[in-house]
Amino acid sequence: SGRGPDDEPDSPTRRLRHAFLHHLFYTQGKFPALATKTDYYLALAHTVRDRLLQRWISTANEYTKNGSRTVAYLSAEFLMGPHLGNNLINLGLFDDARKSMSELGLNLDDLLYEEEEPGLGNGGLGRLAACFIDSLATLEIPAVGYGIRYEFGIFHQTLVDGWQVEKTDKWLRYGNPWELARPEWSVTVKLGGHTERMQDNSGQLHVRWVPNRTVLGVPYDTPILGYRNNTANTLRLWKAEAPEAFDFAVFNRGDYQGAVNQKVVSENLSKVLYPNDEHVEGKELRLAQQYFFVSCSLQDMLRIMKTQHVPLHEFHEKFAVQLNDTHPAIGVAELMRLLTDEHQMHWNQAWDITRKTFGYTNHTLLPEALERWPLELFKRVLPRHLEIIYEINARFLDEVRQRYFGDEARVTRMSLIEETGERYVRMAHLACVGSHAINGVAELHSELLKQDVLKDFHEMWPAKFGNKTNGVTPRRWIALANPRLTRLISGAIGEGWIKRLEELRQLEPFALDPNFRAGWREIKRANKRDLSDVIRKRCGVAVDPSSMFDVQVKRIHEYKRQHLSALHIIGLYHRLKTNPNLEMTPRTFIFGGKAAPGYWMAKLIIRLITSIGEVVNRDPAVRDKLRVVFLPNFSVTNGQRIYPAADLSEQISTAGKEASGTGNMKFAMNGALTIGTMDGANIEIREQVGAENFFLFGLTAHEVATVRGNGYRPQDYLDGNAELREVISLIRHGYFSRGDGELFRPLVDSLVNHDPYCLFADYQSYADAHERVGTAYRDSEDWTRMSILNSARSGLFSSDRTIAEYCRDIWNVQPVQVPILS
Ligand code: DL6
Repeated sequence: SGRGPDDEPDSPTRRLRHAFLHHLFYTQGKFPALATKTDYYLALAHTVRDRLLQRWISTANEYTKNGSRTVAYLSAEFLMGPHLGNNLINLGLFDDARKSMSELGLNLDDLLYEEEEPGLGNGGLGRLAACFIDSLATLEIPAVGYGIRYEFGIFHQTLVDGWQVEKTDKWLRYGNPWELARPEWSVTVKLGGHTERMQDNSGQLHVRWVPNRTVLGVPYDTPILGYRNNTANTLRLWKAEAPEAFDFAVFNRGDYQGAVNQKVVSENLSKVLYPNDEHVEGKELRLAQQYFFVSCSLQDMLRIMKTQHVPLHEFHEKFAVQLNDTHPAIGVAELMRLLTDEHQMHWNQAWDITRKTFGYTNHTLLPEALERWPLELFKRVLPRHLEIIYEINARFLDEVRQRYFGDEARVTRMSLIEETGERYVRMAHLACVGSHAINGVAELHSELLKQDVLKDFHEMWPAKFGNKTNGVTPRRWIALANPRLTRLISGAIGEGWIKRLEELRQLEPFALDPNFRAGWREIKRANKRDLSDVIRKRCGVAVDPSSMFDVQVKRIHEYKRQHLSALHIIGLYHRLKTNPNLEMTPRTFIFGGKAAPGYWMAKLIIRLITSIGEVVNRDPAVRDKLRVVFLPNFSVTNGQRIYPAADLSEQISTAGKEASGTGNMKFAMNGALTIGTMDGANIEIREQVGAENFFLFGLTAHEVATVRGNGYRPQDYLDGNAELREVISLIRHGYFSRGDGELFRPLVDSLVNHDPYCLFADYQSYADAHERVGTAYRDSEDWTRMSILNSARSGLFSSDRTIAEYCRDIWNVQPVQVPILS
C-alpha cells in the first residue's frame, strides 16, 4: 500500500508519537511493558504542554513589549475541568492525537479519562470563571486569572445506602503536568497583629502594620490557550507556604512538632476549598484565604508594573480588576493599603485609582449567600484593613448624608458596617463603594439587584449598574463534549461557529430537512447509549436509551427544587400504579449534584431521590415507563457526558432565586429542550429559542413575591390538589423508606408548614408542563425540529459574547495579536 501523508517523517501524527514515546521514557521513566494508564496520560499531557510553551512565551513577550492593558480576573474558584482534551481541541490536534495513540494501540478517550480534574470550585461561579478565561484567550485579550491553588478541591461525592458521603479530592496525587511553579515571584502576606502610628520629620503620619505572622504566596501558573490562535494567557494560582518551613531553634529545644508547626499553619491557607456554594459561614480561615490570594495578586500586579516601568499612578490604566463576587472584595481595602501605607500615596489619589480599577459582579440573590464578617473576627485577621474600611465608610457616609439629607435610615442601610445586633463588615457594600461598575449575570437578576438587594446603591449611582448575561464556552461544552454533533454541525455550516457561536443560526433551515433530523436524532441516541453505559457501571441500573432522558444536574439546593421533580416523579408513579394501562412517554430521570456537607436538607433531598429510585426501578409494574437514577459525583468531566445525552433540561428554580444558571445554556446548545420557570437566564433562553420551543411553568418572580407577601399557606395548595396529597402521604407513610415514617419527616414538615420555595404553589403547573413535554416527545420528528432550533438559537450564550461585553463596557481593553516566535 502507498505511504499516506501520516507516515511522512514530519507528519503531525508521527511527531506526536515520537514526542509521546520520548516523554514516556524521559519524563515518566517507563517503557510500555511497565507503563500504567496514568503514565500514558502524563506522557501525552507533557507532549501537548510542549506545544503550548512556545505560544505561552510568545504571548508573555508580546504583552510585555506592548505594555498592554490587562484584565485581572480575581476569583476564589476556577472550576477548570480536565485540560488535555480542551488543549488538543484548541491546538487543532485532537484527531492527530487520536490517530497517533491508536497507532500505539492506545485509546485517546481512555487517556483523557485518566486526568484528575482540578475541582477548584463549587459550581456555577467557579465554572463561569473557567469559561471566561477560555474566552479571554480566544478573543486575544491580555488577561490573568488569579485564584487559590487548593491542595484539596471540591470533595468527591459517593453514595452509601443512598446518602451522600464525601471523600477528599486528592487531585495532585500524581502531579500536575499543566502547571509551572514560579517561586521567584513569591510574595509575603501579613496576617493578624496590630497597627502603630508614627510621624516623620515633616510631620506626616505613617501607619505601620505589625502582623503576628507572615505567609509566603508561591504562584503556580497554568497556560490557558485560545482557540486556534497563538494566545496563551495565564491562570496564576497561589499556594501558601511558611517563610521558614523548619524552625531549628525550636527543634534544638527538642520540640519537633513545634519546629514544623509554622509550616502546617501556613499551608492551611491553601489546603482546602470551602465546599459551600450559596451559604457563608464566618470562618476565620476563609477570610484569611480570601485575603491571602487577593494580596498576593495585587502585589503581583505591582511587581509587573515595576518591571514594565509603569508609574504607580497608572495602576488603573494598566489593570482592570474584576471581583468575581465578594470573595475578593477585600481587594478594595488592600489596594488602598498598598498605595497609601506602602507607597505613601495620598488617600484621595489612591481612592480615585482604586475605584477606577475595580469592577464587581454579583452572583446571588440569596441573603444567606451575602458575605459579612463579624467585626471582632475581621479585626483579629486584618486589623489595618478594618481601619481603612472605617475611613472609606466615614467618607462614603458623608456623601450619603449630603445627598440624602436627614435620611439616617438610609445611612444605616448603606453603611459598610452592619450595626444592628452583632456588628459585621458587609463585603457587598465594600465592593459596591470601591468599584466603578457593578453587574448581575442575567437580565432578571440585574433588575432584581437594582430593585432589591442593592437598591440604595442603584439609587445613588444608577450609571454604575449594568447587566452581563452569562455564557459558556462552546469549545468545551460542544466541540469537546459532543464530537458527534460537532461533526454534523460543521459538515452543514462549516467550523466558524466554534469561534462565532451566533453562526449556529445557519442551522435553522436544516431543522426542516428530514435527513438532517435523522442524523441529529441518531447522534442524540448514540450519546444516550454512551451515558447509559456510564449509568450501568456507576449506578448498576439499566436504562433504555429510547426513553426520554430528563436531566437535572446542578448543586443540590432547596431553591433549585430538585425535590419538586422528586414530588412529580412520585406523582407519575402513583398514576401508573393506580392505572397500569396509562399511556405515558417512558422517561429516565437523571439527577446529579453535590450537597454542601453541612446542608442537611440538601442531603435529605439526595436520599429522597435515591430512595425513589430504589422503589421505582425495582417495580415491574412501572419499570418500562419510569427509571430514576442519581449519578454520583457530578463534575465537569461527568457534565461533558451528560449534557450531550439529555432530551429535557430541568431548570425549575423558584422564580427570582437563580441568578442566571449556566447549565441551562449547555443543555440548550446540545439540543435539549428546557422545562423551566421564568428565572435567571431561562428567560433569555426562552426569548431566543422561541416560546413554542420551551416548556414554561410556574409563578413569575413578581407573583412569588405577591403570593408570599399575602401570607403563603402551602396547606391550601395541598388541600386543593389530590395528587399532591397522595404524593405527600406516600412519603409520610414511609413508602420510599421501608415503612420508616421518620426519615423524610423534616422535608415533609418543611414543605407542608413553610414551603419557603413555593413547590406546592408550582406543583400543578409543573405537572401540566410535563404533560405537554410527554406529548411533544412522542412526535419525534417535531421534537427533533425543536431540538435543532434550540441549538441553532443558542448563539447568544457563548461566553465569547459575554466577555466581549465586559471588554467593551467595563474593562475597556483591546485584543493583542500574538505572533509565533521561532
Ligand atoms: O454566575 C454564575 C453562577 C450563576 O449562573 C448561578 O445562577 C448562581 O447560583 C451562581 N452563584 C454562586 C454563588 N456563589 N456565590 N456567591 O455560585 O453563579
